[in-house]
Amino acid sequence: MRRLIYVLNGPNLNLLGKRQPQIYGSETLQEVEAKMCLKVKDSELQLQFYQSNHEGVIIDLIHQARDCAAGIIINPGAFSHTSIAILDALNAFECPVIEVHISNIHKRESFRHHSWISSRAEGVIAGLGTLGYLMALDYFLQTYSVP
Ligand code: CA2
Repeated sequence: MRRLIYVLNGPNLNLLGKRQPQIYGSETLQEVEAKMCLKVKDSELQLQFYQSNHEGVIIDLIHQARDCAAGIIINPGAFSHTSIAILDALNAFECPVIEVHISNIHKRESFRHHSWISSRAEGVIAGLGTLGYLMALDYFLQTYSVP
């Protein structure tokens, strides 16, 4: 049985590749999804990929993941800096969580320096562009590799 990894993307990430390429690069979220799916094609992992602009929808997806997922890769977008509700939902999820940021939030405005999600994450990847999503997948490929 392949293990399911949820990939959750927060607000405005549907605009990836369409605006502000100097900060977020030129790849679209669909292209990121395609690369991730290709990477897990012959592996023990299977992906469910989501994007929502709504905090409650992201929380519902995390609750849903409790029943079926072996891990979460999350880019909470701006909710990283505001949402204790997403942190609470992740705290009720029992498998590993990796937080990804495309930009280096520590090099940007001070309001982006703190993420409520990071205290729950096994690891945080920031500033490596969309490569960060693939690196997060490497974590799960290694964690769940069959010897
Ligand atoms: O660097 C990241 O991945 C962020 O999570 C992206 C969020 C931002 O609020 C966080 O501080 C850091 C913003 C996502 C908005 O994405 C856009 C992409 C293209 C054009 C406009 C917005």
